[in-house]
Amino acid sequence: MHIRDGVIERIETDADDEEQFRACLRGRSYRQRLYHRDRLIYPLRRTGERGEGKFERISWDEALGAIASELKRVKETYGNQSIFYIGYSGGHGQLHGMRAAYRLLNKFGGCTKTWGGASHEGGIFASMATYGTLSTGNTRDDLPNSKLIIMWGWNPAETIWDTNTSLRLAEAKEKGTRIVSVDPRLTSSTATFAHKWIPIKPCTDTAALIAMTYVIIDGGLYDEKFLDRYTVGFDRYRAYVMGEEDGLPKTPRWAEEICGVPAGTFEQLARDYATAKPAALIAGWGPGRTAYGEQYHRAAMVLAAMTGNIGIHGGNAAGFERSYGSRNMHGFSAGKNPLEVDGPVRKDALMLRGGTTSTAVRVHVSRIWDAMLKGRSGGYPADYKLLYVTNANPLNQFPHTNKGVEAIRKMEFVVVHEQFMTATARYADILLPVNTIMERNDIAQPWLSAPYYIYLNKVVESVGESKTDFQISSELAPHLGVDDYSDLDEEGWLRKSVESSEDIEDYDEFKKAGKHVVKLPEPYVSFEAQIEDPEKNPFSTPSGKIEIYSELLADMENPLIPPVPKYIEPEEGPDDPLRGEFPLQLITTHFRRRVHSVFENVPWLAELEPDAMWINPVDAEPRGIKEGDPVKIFNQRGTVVMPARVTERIIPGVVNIHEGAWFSPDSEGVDRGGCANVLTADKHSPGGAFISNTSLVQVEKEET
Ligand SMILES: Nc1nc2c(c(=O)[nH]1)N[C@H]1C(S)=C(S)[C@@H](COP(=O)(O)OP(=O)(O)OC[C@H]3O[C@@H](n4cnc5c(=O)[nH]c(N)nc54)[C@H](O)[C@@H]3O)O[C@H]1N2
Ligand SMILES: Nc1nc2c(c(=O)[nH]1)N[C@H]1C(S)=C(S)[C@@H](COP(=O)(O)OP(=O)(O)OC[C@H]3O[C@@H](n4cnc5c(=O)[nH]c(N)nc54)[C@H](O)[C@@H]3O)O[C@H]1N2
Ligand SMILES: [Mo]
Repeated sequence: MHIRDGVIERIETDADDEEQFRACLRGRSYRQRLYHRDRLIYPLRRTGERGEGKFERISWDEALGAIASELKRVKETYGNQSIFYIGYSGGHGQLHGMRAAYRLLNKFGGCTKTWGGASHEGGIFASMATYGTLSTGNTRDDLPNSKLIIMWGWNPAETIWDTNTSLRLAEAKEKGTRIVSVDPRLTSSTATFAHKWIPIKPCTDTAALIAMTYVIIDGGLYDEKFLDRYTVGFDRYRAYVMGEEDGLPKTPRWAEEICGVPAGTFEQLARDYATAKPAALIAGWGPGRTAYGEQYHRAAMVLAAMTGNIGIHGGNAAGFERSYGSRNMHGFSAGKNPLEVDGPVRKDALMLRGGTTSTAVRVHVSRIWDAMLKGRSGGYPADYKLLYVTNANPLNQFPHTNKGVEAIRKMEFVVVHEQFMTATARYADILLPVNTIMERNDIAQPWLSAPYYIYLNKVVESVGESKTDFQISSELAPHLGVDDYSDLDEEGWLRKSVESSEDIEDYDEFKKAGKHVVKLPEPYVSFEAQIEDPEKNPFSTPSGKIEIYSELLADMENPLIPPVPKYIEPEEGPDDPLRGEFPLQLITTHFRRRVHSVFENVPWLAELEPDAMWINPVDAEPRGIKEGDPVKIFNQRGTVVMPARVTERIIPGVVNIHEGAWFSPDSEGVDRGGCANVLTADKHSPGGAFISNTSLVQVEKEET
């Protein structure tokens, strides 16, 4: 940060001699977000109708007083369960983030929360069922050790993952690693790194992976010793794959019909994967965000096991991808929600059951609007009256936005802590201004716990009257009669985090350096111990082995959660009769110039790439759609109008909208902002996956 008179003038990126952590586009343009003229700078109270966007300035005292009195009223009248708290991904630091307000509400007697991670719940479910853990990944510096990397629905050049994933892919490619990408879109990652692009229809990946399994079994290419020693249930799976169970062999020809990929392509890929040891199948999260997302993840993990690519350098367990995870920091916590009598949802077997039985105070993240509209009469555990949102933009980011508008209007009271007037913030009764990462101290760990830490030094004073969520909650606590919210201040909590870490010795040195890199003697590989000595180090599954067949899943007796991975035809998938009306499959991917809805209003980033719906010329031409034309994208849930990008970089029959564009309905209720969730279904997979890549739409040229 180049600062003059307390103002950031310019942002440069890391230029250390050591390995550099180069800032992404969003980091480099943060100045334009921080000083944006639309920043919320003082507390606001609604004056018009909800959603109309009319507010008046009030003092912090008035704002906190109003919130406290409503929280107390709702608690006394309806009980704590009626307070619905949504905290999400805005801010992932050790201290500043969604835990601050959650901690306060827990100390106030508890609240309802969401379950089901939007990112990766299907993969979490599958990883727990198969390996009994989420720590299944290798550090990225292991990628160059692979002979073959399959990027399956993975676009790290744009979604970054950890800072140097692209560098590692480049190193692998230079070293001669073959890279194949399986994705409905030709992404920047594919264009840059892959030798081959295999376009596939969304929601059909499980069939593809099962057909590859068929080829490997049929050709006797599997690692029999590995299967015998480390896994259970291969025979049961083989019976399904070869068709002994249901009379339908899952051949590449079978998959060709479903996936839109020539049978020979799967045959080749399967042979290559089985023989190119070590090979890394990276099962990205996008394909998991589909109707039966957990089946895709299970099928990928089993394939990794069949080829013995687990626990070795250059391999990959195709699981959740957390690496080096055991040394996470522990500092500030939300504490226990007193209403959560069954314990947290996400614990071992209990978590596995999350897909069918969530605890009394959790609503799946895809069902929140339905729950708020129907409450007990719809079979939900409570009637919801007060919505408290921090670090999130649920109206924009959770499915079925139009239903969300209805639901949020029905609430008795809505509080939002925000930096900007987001879609959700517009519906607040009290809106509190929050500062940004540049205006406070915090510690961040990279995604999926790669081996480094970043100290986020405060560089400028808070804009206007904005505060951290932690400050707000600390100040709100006495109004609620909570006198034990926190005995530490910001610095105290951050020191405590560092003390809890096995990696960092000296807090002050870390703060001064701004980063701490853990020097590992060699790339970290998950399950090395289990593979070296399985008797001493069993897998943390019930059988102690990799579970190709899972008793835990069998016990659920749900045909939609089979004990071995299976392809199940999805609603709104490629064979749904609804295709008559809505013939195109919609995927909603993450965009390089935003983090979800964040950064949408940054001018530099807007110049980078216009927001547009991707459509193949095969689908565009008969509709008379040309590059840049405004198009209407619609289904039974809503209508979006945005420009078209006509490109062969997307498979025919599929359109893509980048998630996160700002919901901006016109007077007819048509969204002119390009918000993907106007179109997505508010359902989840049986295992709990967010299914934002499974919906059908129609597209027409918008008549102007
Ligand atoms: N720039 C940027 N980076 C981000 C984020 C962001 O918003 N912007 N968000 C962060 C967060 S919170 C998350 S959870 C991650 C998400 O990271 P990912 O889940 O990896 O990101 P996506 O873009 O949703 O999906 C990855 C790829 O999967 C493909 N895909 C979608 N559906 C299917 C399918 O059915 N089959 C196959 N084979 N491929 C499919 C997409 O075309 C895309 O190229 O990204 C993180 N990184
Ligand atoms: N259709 C579709 N929908 C998706 C996805 C998809 O792939 N397709 N991806 C899903 C995924 S993986 C995720 S993780 C979710 C993300 O869902 P959200 O977390 O709801 O999305 P964001 O847009 O990141 O919203 C975070 C908000 O927090 C605010 N914020 C930032 N810092 C702070 C802070 O310190 N305090 C407070 N109070 N607020 C702050 C930002 O201004 C922003 O408005 O979206 C999901 N939605
Ligand atoms: Mo996410």
